Amino acid sequence: MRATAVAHPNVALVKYWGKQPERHADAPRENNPATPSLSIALSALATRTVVTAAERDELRVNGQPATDARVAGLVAEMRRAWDLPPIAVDTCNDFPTSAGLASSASGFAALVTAIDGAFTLGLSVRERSVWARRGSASAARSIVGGFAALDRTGHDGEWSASAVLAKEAWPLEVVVAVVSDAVKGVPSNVGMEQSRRSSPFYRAWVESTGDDFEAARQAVLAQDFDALAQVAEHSCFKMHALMLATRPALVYWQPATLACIEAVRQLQDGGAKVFCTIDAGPQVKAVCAPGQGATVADALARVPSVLRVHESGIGGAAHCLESRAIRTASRAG
Ligand code: 2P0
Repeated sequence: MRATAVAHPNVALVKYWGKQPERHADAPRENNPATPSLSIALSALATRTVVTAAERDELRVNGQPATDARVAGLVAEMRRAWDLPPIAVDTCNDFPTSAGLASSASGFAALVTAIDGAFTLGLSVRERSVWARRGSASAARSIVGGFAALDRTGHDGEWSASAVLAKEAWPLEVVVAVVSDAVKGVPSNVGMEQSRRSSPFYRAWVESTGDDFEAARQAVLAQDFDALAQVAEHSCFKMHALMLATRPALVYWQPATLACIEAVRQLQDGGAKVFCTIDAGPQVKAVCAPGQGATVADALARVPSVLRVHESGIGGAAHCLESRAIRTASRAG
């Protein structure tokens, strides 16, 4: 039994920062967000994960043996649902890991997709997004790819991801300005819990994000770049205000982050259709109208302290490249 899956990281245009309280301490971890979010996947960056049946559970990340409690926890949860053998997971990112480039999103999306393929679990996209969400909520959006929403849908009220618009419908371009390859100081799951507990802005964040989500969804459906730019920059800066007002303060930016924001402002003043967004790290992502990526990439590459820029299109859904399933895993219990 073996499958190889590929998933792309995604950039949220309406951000997720904060979780619902878990229902019971001994129940499976649901990892439900406190607010809906909306994202675009990045075609230029990818995680590739191979899952094989093995003697015992093993994990390799970028060629090195690793342990990861969240990966182990998700695999254990999947074993409560299916009769899975021990597995070897070999995962590689073609971009910096844990540096604000959403490696956990593409990582958990690729993991769930590879397990589904290796053991022919027959999961739907929605079901895979629910499993990926339990590992890392933003991973639910990488299952879907394109323009994806993560919200509470369906008769069961489950938080899952769904397509808002196919990537082909609106070929936006994204320039990622990398200003640091360092692993970030405070992981997202730790930082967002600190914000929930201590930021005086947390309630306003939760109360207002639903409206931002709906405005962004409508802007994507209408392919209205200016409307999307307004709400996406607002969501980004509101999230960073929430982070800065957390105790202790979560400062993910570096001087070069601000320099990139300023460069995007100058491009906007010159009439370019571009807006910026920043996640839990120092990198700046500039989202551009079709055909504008090269100009924006040139401008950001000239900003002092920018290490390099990646030019990307919108990425597709997580998928299996190949799978060889000898037997179908049966439902556990
Ligand atoms: C997002 N981020 O919406 C936001 C913006 C970072 C800033 O989703 O705890 O790694 O694994 O569910 O998904 C990063 O958080 O957090 C994230 P967990 P995740 O993209």
